[in-house]
Amino acid sequence: MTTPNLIQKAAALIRDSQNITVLTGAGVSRESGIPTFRDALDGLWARFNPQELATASAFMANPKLVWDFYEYRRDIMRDKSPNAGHFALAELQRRYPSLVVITQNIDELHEQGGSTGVIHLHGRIAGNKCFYNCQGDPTMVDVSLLSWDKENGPPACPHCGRWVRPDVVWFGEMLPPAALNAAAEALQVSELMLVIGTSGLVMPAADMPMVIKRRGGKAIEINPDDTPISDIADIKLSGPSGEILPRIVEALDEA
Ligand code: BJW
Repeated sequence: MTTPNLIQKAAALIRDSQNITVLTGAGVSRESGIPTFRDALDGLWARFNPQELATASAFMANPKLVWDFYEYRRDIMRDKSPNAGHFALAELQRRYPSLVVITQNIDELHEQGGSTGVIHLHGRIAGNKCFYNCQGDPTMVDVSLLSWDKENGPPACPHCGRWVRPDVVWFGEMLPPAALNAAAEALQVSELMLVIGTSGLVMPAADMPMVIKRRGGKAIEINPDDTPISDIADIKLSGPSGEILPRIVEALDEA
């Protein structure tokens, strides 16, 4: 239960910080109707473990299965809109223009909610690229320009004829260097990190709150559940981000 007192304390930390970084995970989009990465899947997909599908080796072994998994998730995300949590974060950024949002999410709801300069650590589900990046990393492919038999899985790369895949980062793959560098720069100057809606299990994102803590900074976690980050958070706000974040913005107004 998150008391008004804890919300006030979080607002005070925000008010006292010059440079704030926000790290988000799938939980921030849950109130928009997008299941989190580790939520149980529905229907046909219920028997699959997403961790086993989100790898290059799964794609190589069965490109159609993995492509169809991403098509299923694209369908879920297609008509979804930002929720009160995304809007509150955009409002925070308007008040603190140096605030940097680092997201692990592959939807683009932060941008749709009004956040700018969002750093995407794990790519974007809307994009596609050649599996082999045959024309350089990344070789983006606009699949809307291609025609192919969707029953057969992914289309062929128009340059090399090999597989097209979603532009996301799978387990065992390097994160996009530009995103990693931008995140490292933000972490270097940040005094406060809001860690929102992430299980804190996946590296290197999971280590980012620690980077700030090691430099003497503070962390506020917003999550209905406890995670490994709860142990190091200076303030833990238990609850859905779509409720907690607007309360923080209101508390900033009250001061
Ligand atoms: C709410 C809520 C509400 C619910 N409000 N909250 C060091 C040690 C050990 C292993 C490694 C290591 N370094 C690298 C690794 C390997 C690996 C890794 O971390 N493995 C761990 C599982 C152990 N990492 C990598 O491979 C990364 N690459 C890398 O580091 O390259 C160098 C390297 C490679 C190999 C070895 C060593 C170095 C790449 C990671 C890529 C992750 N990609 C995915 C898939 C993206 C595409 C897709 O979506 O399909 O990214 S995996 C998945 O996890 C996805 C997510 O972005 C990511 C994080 O998940 P997230 O967002 O936390 O979601 P959930 O579902 O886990 O949690 C949701 C949370 O929300 C929960 O806590 C809820 O309580 C909460 N919640 N409702 C607020 N309303």
